[in-house]
Amino acid sequence: MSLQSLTVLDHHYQELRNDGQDVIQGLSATPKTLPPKYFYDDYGSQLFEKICELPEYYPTRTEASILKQYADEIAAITGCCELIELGSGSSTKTQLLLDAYQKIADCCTYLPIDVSGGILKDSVVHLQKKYPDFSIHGLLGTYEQALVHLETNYLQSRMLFFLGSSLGNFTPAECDSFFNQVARTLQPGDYLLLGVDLQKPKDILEAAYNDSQQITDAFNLNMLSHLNWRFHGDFDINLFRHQAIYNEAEHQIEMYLHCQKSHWVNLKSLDLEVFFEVGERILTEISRKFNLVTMQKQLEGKNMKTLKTWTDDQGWFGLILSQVQ
Ligand code: AVI
Repeated sequence: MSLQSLTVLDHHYQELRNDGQDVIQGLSATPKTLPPKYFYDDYGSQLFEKICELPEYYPTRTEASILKQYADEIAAITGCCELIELGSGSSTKTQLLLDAYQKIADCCTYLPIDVSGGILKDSVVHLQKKYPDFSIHGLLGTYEQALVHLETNYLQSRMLFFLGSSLGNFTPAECDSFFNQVARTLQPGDYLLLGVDLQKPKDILEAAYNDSQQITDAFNLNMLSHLNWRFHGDFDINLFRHQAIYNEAEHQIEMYLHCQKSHWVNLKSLDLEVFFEVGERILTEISRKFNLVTMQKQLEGKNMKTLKTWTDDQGWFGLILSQVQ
C-alpha cells in the first residue's frame, strides 16, 4: 500500500493516549471508573469481533440488516459525496454502503478513520482491491484529531458516518461536545449518518451484555490484563467478576468489574497503589440506549435536520440521516 493511502494524524498520539493520567484519575475517584478505550488492545479487539457475532448481541446484526435494506435509498438521498467513517474498524458493514454508492457514481472517495493502525491498513488494502474506482484513504488517529484535520482540509460535499451505536459509549457531556465538533467540521448541505441502539426491555439488553458464552466477561476482564501489560500492574483478574446491569432511569447498560476480595493493586509505571474493598465495583463502560425522537431533537439543536430515519421491524436499532442547515 502506498504511503499516500494512510495519513497518520499525530505521530505521538499513542503516547498521548497512554500516559495513564486517565487511569490514575479513574482509580482514585469514588466510585472507581476506567475509560472504555482500554478494552481495545489486540486481544480485546478480537473479543469485540466475537461479541458482534454472539446470538444475544443483536446490535451489529440488526444494523447490518437495516443497511442491507436501505443503503441504496441513503445513497439516492445524498448523491455522490465524500464518505467519511469515524471508528471504521474492519469496515465490514461499510461495504453495504460502498456497494450502494458504487451503483450511483463512477468514482467516490472513502476516508476510514480509526485509532488502530493494523486493522485500518488491512481494511484500506482490502477495499482498494475490491473498489478499484474508489479513492480510499485511511486516517490514523482519534475522532477529535480526525475532526480537526477534516475541518481544515475541506474539499467537497460530505457524509460523515458513525455506526454501531459507538455514540452510546459517550457520556451525555461527551456526546454534546462530539456533536459540536461534528457541526464545526461539516458545512451546510453535508450529511451525518448515525447508527443508534434503541431503548427496549431490560431482559433483552441484559442478555446482550451477559452472554451465555461469557465472551463479554472475558472482554471486560481483559481490560485489567491490558492495564497490567501497559502500566506494569499486578491486577489478579480472578479477584474480579464481570457484571452488566441496565439502569432503567438513565437508559444505559453499565458494565462493572466487581471486586471479590479486599486487596491492594500496584501499577508500577504509574506509581499508583490502589486499595479495593470486597464488593467494590469499577465502572468500565456505559452503553446508552436512545430514543429516535429525542435524538432528532438533540441533532436539531446542533443545526442538523433529520431527513429520514430507518429501523428494523422490531424497532431495536435506528439509523438517522441528518443534514447540516
Ligand atoms: C462499541 N460499543 C458500541 C459496544 C456497546 O455495545 O456499547 C461495546 C460493547 N461492550 C460490551 N459489549 C459490547
